[in-house]
Amino acid sequence: MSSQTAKKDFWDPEISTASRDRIISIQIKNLKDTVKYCYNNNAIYRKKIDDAGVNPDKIDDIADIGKLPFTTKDDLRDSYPFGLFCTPLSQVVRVHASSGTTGNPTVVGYTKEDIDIWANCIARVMYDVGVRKDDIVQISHTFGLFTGGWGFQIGTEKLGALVIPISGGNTERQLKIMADFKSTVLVNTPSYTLYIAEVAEKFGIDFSKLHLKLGFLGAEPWTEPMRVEIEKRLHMKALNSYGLSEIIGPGVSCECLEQDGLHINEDHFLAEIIDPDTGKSLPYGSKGELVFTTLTKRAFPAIRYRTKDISYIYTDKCPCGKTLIKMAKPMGRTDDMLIIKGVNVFPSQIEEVLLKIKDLEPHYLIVLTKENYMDQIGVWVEVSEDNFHEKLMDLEFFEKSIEDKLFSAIGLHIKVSLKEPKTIARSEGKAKRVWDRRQGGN
Ligand code: DLL
Repeated sequence: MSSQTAKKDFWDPEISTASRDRIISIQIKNLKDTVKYCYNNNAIYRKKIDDAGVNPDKIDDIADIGKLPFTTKDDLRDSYPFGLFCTPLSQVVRVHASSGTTGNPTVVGYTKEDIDIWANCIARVMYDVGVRKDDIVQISHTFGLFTGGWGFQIGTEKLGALVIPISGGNTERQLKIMADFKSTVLVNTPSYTLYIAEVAEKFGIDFSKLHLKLGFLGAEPWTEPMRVEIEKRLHMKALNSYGLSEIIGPGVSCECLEQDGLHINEDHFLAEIIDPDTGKSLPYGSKGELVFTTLTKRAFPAIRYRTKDISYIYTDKCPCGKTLIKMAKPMGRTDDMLIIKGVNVFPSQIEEVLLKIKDLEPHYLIVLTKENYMDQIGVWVEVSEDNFHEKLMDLEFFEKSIEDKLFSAIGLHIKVSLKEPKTIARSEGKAKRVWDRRQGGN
């Protein structure tokens, strides 16, 4: 793996170094196809397009995208599980899912061809920064309904490098495998990467003697100081990888070795920036909400999917030689979604579980902290007055039973601390449900 090679050698050179005109002509053609395809193959999309008064045969220009209706997480939730799929299930070979705002998760599907597109998107971002067949890629994202593990698995296989699908957790084992198998590439969340570094230091493991060169880190927000720390401690270059299940998973965009903006795989995903309040398109360069339209997917194509991620699109050329445009790393969200250990959590999901439990008051506070570089989530909740003394006798048991309910609903361990009635501060205006104490934590 060498940065010199990476600068000259691209996986899909005719796309990665294409002129703007060529990219736009690919996008227009595929946008037209996608809109017609959605209209003809899905009743929900057809109704949305009709309601917006758009004739699917009259999409002639990229600017016409502004006429099309948005798709949101709520649309997926309301059509749970497969209502937005555009192929019969017999053609769908894989599903993934992530959490919805409340209740149902959002389910996404892939045909064989979609899987191949996904693998190619990931192979492209990896190859273009120098990953080659002789690399050994340790994937520490979880494998399951989350897209992180599987996306990188198929992408790395497509590239032809060796994959270690170790999944998340069991940090000592991560380190043993990393050392024994001589992993050269780490695919992970940034927070778990820092935790791995910390455990390594405890065991006296020196990363300069291991073989890691490159990390593809994403699935959650992270900062430049975190990058500096990761690169220093793990002796590797850390690149930001971004994606979301509704669009394809990881592989939507990724940094090059310049580490300044994430190149979007624009032949498959058309990016827009909109004003989150008015929904109006903003010019590239302005900060706003990222919206993506998939241009080639078949099982679940997304038209103008509102990511709720705040970013902007670069307008200048990248010195790496790739001409695919870049997005800034997401700098926040327009909603209250939290990402804890790679799991997307909405406060409303926690509330929904708590409010169904007898003997709890509807007064709670979600508390975010940092431990070992990993975000931790807990919830304080008041026990009702009538049963407080009775519940006090068996506090631990009650807390544990609530934690189990939260785990089965959300898939995340949320530490519950029961509080006496009327001890959680009341708000006079909009309730403050989240107390973020992560700043300043290690
Ligand atoms: O997190 C896909 C992914 C897996 C991306 C592995 C990168 C690596 P979801 O679970 O659907 O998909 O969550 C998507 O996570 O809308 C962002 O808010 C956030 N996110 C993902 N990558 C980044 C990143 C995967 N690099 C949501 N920086 C997105 C900041 C990120 N936020």
